[in-house]
Amino acid sequence: MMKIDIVSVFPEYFDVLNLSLFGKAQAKGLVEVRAHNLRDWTHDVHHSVDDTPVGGGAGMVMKPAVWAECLDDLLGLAPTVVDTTDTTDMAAADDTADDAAPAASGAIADDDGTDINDAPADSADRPVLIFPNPSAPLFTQHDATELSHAGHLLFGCGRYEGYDARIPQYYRAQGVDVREYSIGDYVLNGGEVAVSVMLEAITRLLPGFMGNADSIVEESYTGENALLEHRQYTKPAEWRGLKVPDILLSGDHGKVDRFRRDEAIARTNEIRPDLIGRLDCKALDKADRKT
Ligand code: 6GU
Repeated sequence: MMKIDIVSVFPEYFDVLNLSLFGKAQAKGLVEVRAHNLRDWTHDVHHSVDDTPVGGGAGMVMKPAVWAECLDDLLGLAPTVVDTTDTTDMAAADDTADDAAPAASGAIADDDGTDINDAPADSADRPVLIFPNPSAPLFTQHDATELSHAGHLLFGCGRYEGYDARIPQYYRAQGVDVREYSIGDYVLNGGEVAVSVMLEAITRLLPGFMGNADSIVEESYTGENALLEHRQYTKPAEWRGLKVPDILLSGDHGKVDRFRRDEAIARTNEIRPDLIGRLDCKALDKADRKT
């Protein structure tokens, strides 16, 4: 059972999670989702969650104190004061979190280089705290796969102008596995849509979530060989003058596989050359190199 908590000033947004595949997954006991209203952790009459940016500028920034009361509650942590000589430099603060990690009882495994989303290496079912942020590293299928192994995800939806940088910094210093992700190069009004996107990408990978597990294996962006998928056709073989490629009708599985893989490589090269650049050469075979 994956436990999912979402904090937002619009928790009703997540009512849709009771519908469709996600609703079924909840009924089956695969996931348990709870959406919380951040304003429940305010004490003032206006239930205010943001304030003007220090240093000036447009918009509002979410205050650290309200978030901390909420997150301390949901994570079962007591408030503390971070002991650090340098609270201004992000990289330095990250190092502190990695070295000290007092509450670290393990995190889900990660395998690549060093970035702000690198977790401590040891693995256990402690919560992963995730903040959508348009100025963070891109959320990819790799992240979805990794997070699908977590036992508890806690999402904190901020507004688009952002949240006080000390919120993720503080929880990293407490040894919490904190991630910040963008879902693409465009700006949304708040984190709610981004959280829905990440949640869907993560939970559909849970065993038993999808009817057909094969439909996950052969998709774009999965596996070591992240290519865009080949095009798909169904019957009839000719429709309004347009034909299905002959090879697909040949019944020769070897030729069909080769045709589809050639097309996947060609389409990826044309539409997403950045993905070709990131391919693992060892995952290519001799026949691929010719195309
Ligand atoms: Cl994660 N949040 C917001 N507000 N906008 C985004 C985003 C996230 N990713 C892309 N745009």
